[in-house]
Amino acid sequence: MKKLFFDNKINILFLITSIICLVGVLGIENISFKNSKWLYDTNNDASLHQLGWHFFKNDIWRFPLGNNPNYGDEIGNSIVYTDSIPFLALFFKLFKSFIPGSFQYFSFWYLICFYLQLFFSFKILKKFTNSDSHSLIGSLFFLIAPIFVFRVNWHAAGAGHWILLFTLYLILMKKVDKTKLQWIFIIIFSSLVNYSFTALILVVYSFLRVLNLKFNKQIIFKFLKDFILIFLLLILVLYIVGYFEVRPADTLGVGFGYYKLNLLSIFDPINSADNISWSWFLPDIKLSRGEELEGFNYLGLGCMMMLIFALILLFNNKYKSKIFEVRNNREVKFFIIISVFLTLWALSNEIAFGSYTLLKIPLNKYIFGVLSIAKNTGRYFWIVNYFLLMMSIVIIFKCFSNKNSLLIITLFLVVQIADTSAGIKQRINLFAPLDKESILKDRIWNDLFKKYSIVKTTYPISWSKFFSSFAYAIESNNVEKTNIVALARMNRRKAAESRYALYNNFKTKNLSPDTVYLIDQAHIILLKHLFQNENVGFFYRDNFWAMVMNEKDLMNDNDKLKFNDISFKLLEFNKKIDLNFAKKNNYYGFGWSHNFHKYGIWSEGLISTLLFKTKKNYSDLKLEIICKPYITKKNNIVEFDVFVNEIFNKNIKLSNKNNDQKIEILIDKKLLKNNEIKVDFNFKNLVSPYEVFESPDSRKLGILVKSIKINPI
Ligand SMILES: [Ca+2]
Repeated sequence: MKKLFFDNKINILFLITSIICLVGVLGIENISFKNSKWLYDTNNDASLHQLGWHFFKNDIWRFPLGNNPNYGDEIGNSIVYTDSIPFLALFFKLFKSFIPGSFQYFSFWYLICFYLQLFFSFKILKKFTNSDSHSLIGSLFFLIAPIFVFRVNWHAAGAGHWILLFTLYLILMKKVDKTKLQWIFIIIFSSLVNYSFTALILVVYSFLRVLNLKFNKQIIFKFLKDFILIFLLLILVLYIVGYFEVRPADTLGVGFGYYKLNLLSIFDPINSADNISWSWFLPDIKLSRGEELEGFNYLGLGCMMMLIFALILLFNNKYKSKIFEVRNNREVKFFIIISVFLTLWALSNEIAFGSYTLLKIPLNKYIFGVLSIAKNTGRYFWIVNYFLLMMSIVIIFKCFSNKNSLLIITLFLVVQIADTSAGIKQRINLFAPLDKESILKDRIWNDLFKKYSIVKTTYPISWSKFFSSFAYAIESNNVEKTNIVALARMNRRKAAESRYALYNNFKTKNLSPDTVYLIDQAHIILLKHLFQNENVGFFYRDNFWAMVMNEKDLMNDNDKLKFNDISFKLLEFNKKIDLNFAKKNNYYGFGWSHNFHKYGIWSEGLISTLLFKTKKNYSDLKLEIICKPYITKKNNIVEFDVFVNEIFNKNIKLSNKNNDQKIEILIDKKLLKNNEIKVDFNFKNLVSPYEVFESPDSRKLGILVKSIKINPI
């Protein structure tokens, strides 16, 4: 009874500490469930977690349960890929009729994270030391661990490090054959937070089971049975929460070995992404971009010193008998083996020491593909990082008297706080209220978003450039459907198809009457050309163009002025113009796409349009286009018809994929009106790199246009 009481006292202490941390990080005004504005800070991913949840909550229940089609519209999606902590999303959606419109649960999630971070580290330390004071002081190391605090605000699901500590608790505290249910629980549960935890836990558990395997037929049979059960259960849960709403290939982006650990990561206090130092004392170490981001594993000066101190004790014969128990602990030994594996995995196939590559193992393209699904390998060192910290404290406890060891550990804690406060102080009041400068100012947005239930961009991709400016307005006006989204992963094929369908609708002048279209800058000239004589309102507000059917009367003088100013861009005679997708206000309309930051623009989809005007209309013209066709094993030619100002010009077949080719298009002067030229390419047999297993890229590519030039003839 007394023990229970005492434990409760500790739990209350932890709860108070967690609330203080929460207030410190969020600011007291942001804790309320009703306040979601702080999540729309443009510097982090919180806005996509929140907006994804907002659409999910407002939607009906679907199957799979995690399905979230209104966020993304035709792109389709689920609550998993906005990283909205699926278990909380599913739970709170049950109460949707009771909760307010702008409900958020992320402050609650962070409270859970702070509390359980303390709770589980305390539990493990208590088992080893049986001392409340040591465990209490020890758990503070975990609460302020840079690898944990660094994730708070940056990536909500990634702050769930207590899942790793719970796993560590199962590993170190319990016999693996007695904890099957707990393991199954945490494997399944972790997938409702973030799949990178699941992959890690599954690997750790498999290892433990193999290490504990005694080779007799019955046990091996049981082993297989357990894993088949876990596998089936996991697949079922993944399906229900919506993991399979994107194709496996869509999870591939940056490949395996990019977001990895560097041998120096534990000493590197600065992640170049936010440039905040986690140390007052140690200098930055320049690592590759991926290593800086996901490999971030800075220990802190206090922990580093404590680790070195513990290692000295470990290899000193004088203390051998005192730490005999720890050294011979079967669970500890097993986890050391697993740690070695996890460290190697985290380092990936390219082991680097600072900027030097020590070892590079070449990988087969398919193995590379499979490994890339769990590409954030730097994260797999977190649990090892915690293990080192845990063991350092335990070894010091064992080697000295109660009082002395507590003093030593506290001393290291002071050093740790002194050092890492450099970064921790940046976390205080981190979520500033939404920056006034970044909010849309014009009233028209609220008016339009209230009146029309759908808001779309004319260039649907993930991380639409409208997202950060419009996300809050989309939530606060309760927009029903949007394709202005940011997603961790998306179905690239569906996104490509939604673009083609949209452009086809525009071409046939088929606008949805219930939709506000936010216009990508590259599309405004062509859209004006198509709709200037229709009853379509074009609005230029807050530096964004929008169009809405039947709202021409709503255009103000400035809108009209700006709209009249839009014209085809001048293409000078005899001047070769290189095309680049990053350059806006260029010579293209719909149906073009990037070439991965490289030279040239790819035609994408069945119709691609170039548009420009010439200075003076005095003769027939010749347009020269330098391009390269997309030839694969599935198509040996790229064929298309060329139309100039809607009149058929010629049919072209390209087959040489190795060299740039020149297309010449002769333009009769009779075709020109106001010196404007619109060239449409209608493609016949397009293939995407995905269809021929070249890459997950699902864009239907035709030709890569590198430059254009026009001459009078
Ligand atoms: Ca660095």
